[in-house]
Amino acid sequence: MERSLVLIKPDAMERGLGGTIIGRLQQQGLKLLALKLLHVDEDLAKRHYAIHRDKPFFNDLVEYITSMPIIACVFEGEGAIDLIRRVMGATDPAKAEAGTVRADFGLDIQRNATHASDSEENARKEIGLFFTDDEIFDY
Ligand code: 3AN
Repeated sequence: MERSLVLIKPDAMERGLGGTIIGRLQQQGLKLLALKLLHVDEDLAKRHYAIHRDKPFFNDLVEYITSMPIIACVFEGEGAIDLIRRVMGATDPAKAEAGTVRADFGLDIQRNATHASDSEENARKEIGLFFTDDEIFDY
């Protein structure tokens, strides 16, 4: 069983797409273990995107993710990390396969509707940044 952190990012929040995107993941049989609406502060944003700190788009990314409240969730399932990334599609919506979340809803490479963990190690770290153990339901 794997777990993954999924974020519904500002562009998707603005268009009321949270429920639709979460629904697509639930329809894949993934189990929702944790869910919260939160306004990410600069410190959390910088920690979450630490691997991108040297990239030219880092400051924009931090400003964007802190621009309004977002939804964070933890999903669990067999092969959840790959499965969720397949449901989301390529980072750049213009390159995402038809029928994926980013092909359907992403606007551009930054405003690409969602974040999903890309490895088990990063999932553990990211889940720990957004949730305490007692906010994650094991059922
Ligand atoms: P993913 O979210 O598909 O794992 P990453 O980890 O490569 O993609 O990138 C994290 C986030 O950084 C992306 N979701 C996107 O918002 C932003 N990003 C990635 N590459 C670029 C880029 N070239 N220009 C602007 N933003 C980018």
